[in-house]
Order: sequence, then structure tokens, then C-alpha cells
Amino acid sequence: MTSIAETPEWRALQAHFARLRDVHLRDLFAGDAFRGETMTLEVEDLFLDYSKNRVTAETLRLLVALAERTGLRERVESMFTGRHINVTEDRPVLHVALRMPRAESLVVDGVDVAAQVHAVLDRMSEFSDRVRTREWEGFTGRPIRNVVNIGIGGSDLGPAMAYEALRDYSDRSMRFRFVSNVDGTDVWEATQDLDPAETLFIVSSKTFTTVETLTNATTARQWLLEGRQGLHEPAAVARHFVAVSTDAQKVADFGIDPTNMFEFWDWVGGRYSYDSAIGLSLMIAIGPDRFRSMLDGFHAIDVHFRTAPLARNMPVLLGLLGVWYGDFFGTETQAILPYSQYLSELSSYLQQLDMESNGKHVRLDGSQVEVQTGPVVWGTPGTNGQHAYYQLIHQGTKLIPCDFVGFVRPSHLLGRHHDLLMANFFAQTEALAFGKSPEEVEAEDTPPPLVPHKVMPGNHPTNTILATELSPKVLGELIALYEHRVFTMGTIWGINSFDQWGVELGKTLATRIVTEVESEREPDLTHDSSTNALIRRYRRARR
Ligand code: G6Q
Repeated sequence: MTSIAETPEWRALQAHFARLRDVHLRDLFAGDAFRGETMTLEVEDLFLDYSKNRVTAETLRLLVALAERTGLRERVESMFTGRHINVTEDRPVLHVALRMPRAESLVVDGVDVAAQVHAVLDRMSEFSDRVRTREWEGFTGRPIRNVVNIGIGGSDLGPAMAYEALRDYSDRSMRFRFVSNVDGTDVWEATQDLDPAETLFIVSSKTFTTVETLTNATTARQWLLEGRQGLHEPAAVARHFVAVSTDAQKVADFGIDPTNMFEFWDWVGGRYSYDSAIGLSLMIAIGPDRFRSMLDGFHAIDVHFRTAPLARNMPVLLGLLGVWYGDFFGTETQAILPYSQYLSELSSYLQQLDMESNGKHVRLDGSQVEVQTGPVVWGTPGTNGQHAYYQLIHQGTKLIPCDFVGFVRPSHLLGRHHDLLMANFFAQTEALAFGKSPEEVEAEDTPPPLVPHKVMPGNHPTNTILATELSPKVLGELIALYEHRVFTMGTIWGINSFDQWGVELGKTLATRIVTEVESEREPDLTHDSSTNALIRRYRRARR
């Protein structure tokens, strides 16, 4: 593969960057009175204002040319039509099929995957309704009031984020918890105050081999069968455990009745899976209709991504801006700042989506990537961050592109809260872009020694995503937007956004070390001197 950095499109961007790098947003706005209205895009319930980016119309034209050069259009079609674009695992990448309307079909490798999706959605809906209406009873005839999802990574972060985001739409008479960490504290805290007779565990694991999930599920099963409330018979497991997996045999081996298994498929990547059966806990919380409305939101953005011209394509624009900052300005991180308390888990979710997808150092053909790939993604809900780390974004020495995500309608109409929240939302992007010049600081009669401290350089780029309200449909739109942004960036860099070999080495080493840690006899350690000494110290102290 030709290195992207050697293409004329990349070189044109480099030359353009040399001209634009020191241009201030103040000047870009001064030069175009309509910039704040023209550099915007509305798709479904999402309004994007990208005017506060360090770009001109020419920058965008050059970035779109780069996208065309990398065959973005064709690659999008390859994904949507089920070609095996995940080359290192020889699989199609079809999370977009998870939200296709029932009337459509998509035949991939001889199978109508859309029909498979709807068959599982129907089973999930039926089961969710039975739990929600209390028709599904625990082993002793008590209704289920607690649902605990056990999973990790892609089998945890999505449902946990979406449950939190849509908590306002959830059945408040039930409790929902998410256990992921192999630290026993997680499962202990999640269960210690629950009544086992009223608790349903959903063991979510695509492979059903993940050590954290199986360890937590085993502990949960022991907790269930401890004998409290008359629950000691293994038969109770069938009423209190269901599974979400691709592997029916392993589910059966664990002791869960395969008729209580909800299926998904190899072509759904873990971090792209919460709109599959992995979202079962969410569906029980918010009900099947709202879950389907969320899928409609995803689908609407899928259609936009597939059909809109690149220059008016929201995920493409966001992706190109990400490339512009990371590869030309040399930024290393991307802040995502949601102005909604319900989105408190969004950045953890997007962290995995983006960093596991685009944290790659080689291209599809195995050759080294010669440019910067995925950013470090981070953030917390506004306005908390404003009283903590925003200082560094405003006046530090790093350039940090930020996405501000806010909603026109409040989730709860309480006094002035929402207007205050949104006033802060607007104020921050204004302050970041335009700052405060020395002249402005001096005009406030600031003592001269303090002037440099009070100057705000500005010129910090932001995207503003202003959505209508945080509903299931809008959440689907937002997540699809970020999924396709990641896709766009991965395509520009020519990497595989759908594998994750980097997590394997640590897993393999942990398997080896656990036997050394647990061994009765002093183990013969052959690691490096640091790891050997740490293991010995732990073994000594543990005794
Ligand atoms: C996601 C990753 C990873 C995965 C977990 C859990 O894209 O592949 O986070 O989701 O390792 O895997 P299982 O669902 O197989 O337990």
C-alpha cells in the first residue's frame, strides 16, 4: 500500500496546514460573517456546528479529496454489503445489519442476516416483556426485580452506558447492575444487598471464554445457590441465569439452558454490539418498543453515512476533522464533553469504541502506519469538568480538540437548571475559540503583572453537537455517528478498525502468572527481574 503521507492529497494538506497553522479563529470569524451559520449540518435530530474548527472551506475540500483518495465511499459500501473487511479475522463487519428494518434483507455468505437479527430481537422482546410484566418468575415463584449483567469490554460498556443514558425511560421498580471487573469487589458490591430469589443474571459473552466474565458468573451462581430463600437446587439456575453469546455449547457447559440463550454472531464486534442481544439488560429496562426506537435512530444515521455526499456527511466530517488535528496539528487526545448527567458513561464507552478500533500501528497489509492513528479519548459530563480540568484546555500548552454534546430539551424541567447548563455549554465553546486578548484583559484595569496570567489565548477547536433531547432514538443516532466517525478515520489511515490483537499478550501472560501466584510450591519464575520480584513479594505478603 502506498503510504498515505506520500499521496498528493496529503501533501496538499501539509502545504495548506503551513498557511493555516497560526491563523486564529477570531480572524476566521471576522473574515466571514456567516461562518457560524454555514459551517453547520443537520441530520435527523442532530445539529452539528463545526464552525469553531481551525479550518476553511479549502481545508474541508482538501480533506474530502483525501477521503476520496483512500476509497472511503467504496469501503463504506464494502461494510454495508458484508464483504470481509475485517481481514485479520476474515469476517464481515455488520453492526449496521443489527438495525436494519424488518422489511429489508441482507444476504451475506448465503444467509439473510437481517432475518436472523429480527428473529433474535423478537425473542428478546418476548422475554423482556415477560420479565417486565413479572410473568417470568424466579425459582420460588417470586418476581424478578433485579437484573445483573455480567460481561466485560464490549459486553459491558455499551449496555452500562445506554442504561445510564436512558435511565429516565427505565422501569424504576427494578434495579439494574453491571458487573465486569474480575476484582471480586465488583460482583460482591453488585449482589450483597439483593435478594437472590428476585435476581436475574444475564451472562453476556460473545465467546463465553472470557475469564473475568466466567469467574464472575461462577461466583454469582454460587451466591444464588447458597441456600438463602430455599435456593440450593441447580435447577434454580434455569430461572435466574440467561446468556447472550455466539456459542451455545459453551453456554450449556456452564449450566445455562441453551433455550435461555440469546444469540448474536461473529460479524458483530464486541464494541459494536450493544444494539444486538448484548443489549438485553437495556431492553428489559426500557422495554422493547423503546429499544426498537433506538435501533431506528442508529439506522437513520447508517443511511445518512452510506448515502450523503462526503462533504455533507456528518460522521465523515467529524472523522476528517479528527485526522486534521491528529495528523497535522499533532494533537494526541480528543475530549468528548456531554452536557447531560445521563451521559456519564459515554466517554468510557467511546474510549473503547475509538481506542480499541483505531489504536493500531500497522495497516491492513501489515506495513507500518507512518502517520498518527487514533487519539486518546476522554471526558466527563459538563459542568463538572469546568471546575476541574478545563483550565488546562483553556490555558495549558496542549491543543485539545473537544466535542461538546448537548440537548435542547431537558430530561427534567427543574427551575433554571437546564438554561444554566446550556449557558455554560455555549460559553465554553465561545471562550475556547475566542479567548481573551491582552488588550481586553488590560481594559479591565488588571494590574500589569497579572495580565499574562489572565490572558486566554483561545483558538481551541470545538465541535458543537446540539441534539433535540436524550431519547432512545437520539442515543442511537449519536452512537452511530461516533461509530462511523471511527470507521472514517480508520479508512483514511488504512488500518483494520475491527480487530484487537493488542489485548491478547496481557491475557496470555496473566494465565501463566495466575498459576505461579496460586502454586503451593515456590514457583520457578522466569520473567524479567521486576516481574519476578513483584510476584515473590505478593506471594510472601499474601501468606
Ligand atoms: C471488543 C472487544 C472486547 C470484548 C471483551 C469481551 O470489541 O473484543 O472488549 O468485547 O473482551 O469478550 P466476550 O464478549 O467474548 O466475553
